[in-house]
Amino acid sequence: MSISLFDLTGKIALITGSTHGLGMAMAKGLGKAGATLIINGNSSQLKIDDALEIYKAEGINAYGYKFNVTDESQVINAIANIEKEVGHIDILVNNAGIIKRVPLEEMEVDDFKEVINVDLVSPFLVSKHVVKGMIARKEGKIINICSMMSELGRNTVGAYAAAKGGLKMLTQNMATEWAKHNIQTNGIGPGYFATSQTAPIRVDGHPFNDFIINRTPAGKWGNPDDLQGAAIFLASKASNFVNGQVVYVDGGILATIGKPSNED
Ligand code: GCO
Repeated sequence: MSISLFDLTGKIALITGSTHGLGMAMAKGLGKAGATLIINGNSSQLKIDDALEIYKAEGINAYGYKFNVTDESQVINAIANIEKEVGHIDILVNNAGIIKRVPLEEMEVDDFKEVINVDLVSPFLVSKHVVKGMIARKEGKIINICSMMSELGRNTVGAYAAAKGGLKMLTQNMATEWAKHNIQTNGIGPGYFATSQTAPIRVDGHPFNDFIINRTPAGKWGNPDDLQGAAIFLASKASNFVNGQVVYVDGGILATIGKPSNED
């Protein structure tokens, strides 16, 4: 029987920031495709334990590791423990991220630096230490979670856009440097999804909520599970000759200039 191009059986996937939200949704997709999951968070062991219960309730084999993706010593220790206790990491999804919505002229420099550190420096930091094993084994998949802000600006998210724009180019450079080792590095660019991160701008009647519904050709906020297909594709051998690409899962936002709010 031929193994599906999208089968992840026998693979181990580390997804940073996967105790909730888009990270959990993508992780579930990889788990349902057969991968063993390494779940990560930094807020509390309780959150990780609660998340593990959710994964296990769906029949997904998952382990939890609490570490701060901005702390290089914690990253190094965590990767060593994962590789000793579970096995080598075949798939890395750099998903952990933060956002601070502040007009640039009002933003504190430290807040700007924190967003850059979590959203751009950490994917570099974690990838740098995971890729060593991938290079040794001549095989690996790295998926960086980008954003609409990898392509477009928006009021009050300047630090986030700078980070996510940089992450798109970092993805292209990782692909450039590591493809020769049979490591495929790509990105996923989510559009606007219904998560805790967007909850503040999604409440009924919030002008941004109406704006996104109108700006998205599909006419709705994305469901986090809509990201699972792109994650499985970029984590599987189906994408073995795909490198440096960002797959936008955005309901068509980047395809259009938009339309007047009174037009269907
Ligand atoms: C915002 C949103 C976006 C989305 C996502 C879009 O404030 O504009 O939070 O940043 O979360 O990144 O791709």
